[in-house]
Amino acid sequence: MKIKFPDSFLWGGAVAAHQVEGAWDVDGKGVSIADVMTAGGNGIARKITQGILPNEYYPNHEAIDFYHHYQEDIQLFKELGLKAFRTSIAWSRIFPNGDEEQPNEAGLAYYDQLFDTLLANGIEPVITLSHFEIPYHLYEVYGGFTNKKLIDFFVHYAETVMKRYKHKVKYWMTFNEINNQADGQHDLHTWTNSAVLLEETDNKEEKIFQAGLNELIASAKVVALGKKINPDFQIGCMMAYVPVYPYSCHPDDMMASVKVMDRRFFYSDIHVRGEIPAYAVNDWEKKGYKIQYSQEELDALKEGTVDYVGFSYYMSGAVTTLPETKGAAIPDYPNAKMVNNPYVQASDWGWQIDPVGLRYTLNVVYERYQLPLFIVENGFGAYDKLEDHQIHDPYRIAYLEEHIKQMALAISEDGVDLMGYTPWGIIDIVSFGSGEMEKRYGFIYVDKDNQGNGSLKRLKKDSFAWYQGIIAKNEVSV
Ligand code: BGP
Repeated sequence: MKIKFPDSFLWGGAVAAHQVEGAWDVDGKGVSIADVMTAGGNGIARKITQGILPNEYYPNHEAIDFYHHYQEDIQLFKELGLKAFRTSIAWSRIFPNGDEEQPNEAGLAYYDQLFDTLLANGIEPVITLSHFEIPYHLYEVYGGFTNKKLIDFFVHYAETVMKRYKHKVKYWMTFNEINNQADGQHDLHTWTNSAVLLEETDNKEEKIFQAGLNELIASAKVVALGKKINPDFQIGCMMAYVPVYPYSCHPDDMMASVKVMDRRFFYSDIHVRGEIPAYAVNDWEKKGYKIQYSQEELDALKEGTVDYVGFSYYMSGAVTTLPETKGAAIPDYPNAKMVNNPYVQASDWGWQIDPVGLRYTLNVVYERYQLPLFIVENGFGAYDKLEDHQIHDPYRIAYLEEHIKQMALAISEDGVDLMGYTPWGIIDIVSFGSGEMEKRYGFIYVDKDNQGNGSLKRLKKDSFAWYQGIIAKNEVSV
């Protein structure tokens, strides 16, 4: 059966400033928390340090130097036939410390040139305001989003760039994978979101929920402000949806799955419905958490609900309460453990490959919110091999093809309103989880290794022509 995508469907690709740009201290840019993270890899968690690490630890100081290569790269994106290109603005390029009144003109000018080049090549910019980064100064002096002052600093930054680019950028989203700090709850060292820096403190969960709520309030204020700047703006949230299935049909496994998903839906429920869910208020009261919020902030949440739900989808998970199974204990339900799903394969990094899970997620989220959905990350990280100046990546084509088929079924069979698809790592970039180059996602290879060696030469992989064909046909056979 052939399924056609809507003519308006936004076929694109996604990256993030700190994983692609480099030029980390160029043209007045301030230090970002992304610039002071240790590299991870081999299961080592990345951490924020108290200062700048020497370059050898740190390939993403220079990333793939998109800052100086973007014209060349956008020609490749145009050749692919992209309709949209998702990236983020590095907050510390615009406000180096984050608490200044006046912006850094050189930072604003860079993004003017980037957006002009995209638009001149028929590509819509899709812009994330904070993609896992805030100016390091806002962490060092204010403590990140645990401090409500960050709300005003973020609103000032967002207002500055939304006004500057109001005739160039139509699609915005506020915080990348805003829920990941909660997911990181079970392994606090893994995730450093723009909300909190996950240090060794005793009241971690209370801090994480306070920071998350402050981010949600900041996001809502920006949505309301953005609609005043340009009523045509489409401003979304951005969630990491990893559906967690009950491992068995034991009723406790089902309840554990609901509780784990509540930890994710907490964020998008507030982004979409504009109020703090009863299950969260109940949870905080039970735990004695003193989460601070005013009536003015509750009103702001109500006024600043999003236009679409953006999300990343890579994998699914499973949870069980059955005593005989082994897994990482989680706090969401008595005796709950995260376990592998025996019915799916996993990538070299253990990410469970589940294309049907994408169709399931599209159905669940669309039924929950009845808003347009936007898949702004989906991709297959792998060890690609350069052989005779070619990269054969059938595994990446297979992964993406199966996920695109499920998207098509969600649209045609299930009636989901899906506005676009920007697969992650349209070009090889630095892995967030490891800070290294070897976990490659791109349709375009970049000659750079974990130690930062290489010519930065760009090379089309086999998947480049494949994706080009998908976009040109705008349909798939399932
Ligand atoms: C998501 C982030 C992206 C990207 C992606 C892949 O959580 O939003 O920034 O990093 O994960 O993860 P990794 O780079 O660790 O393979």
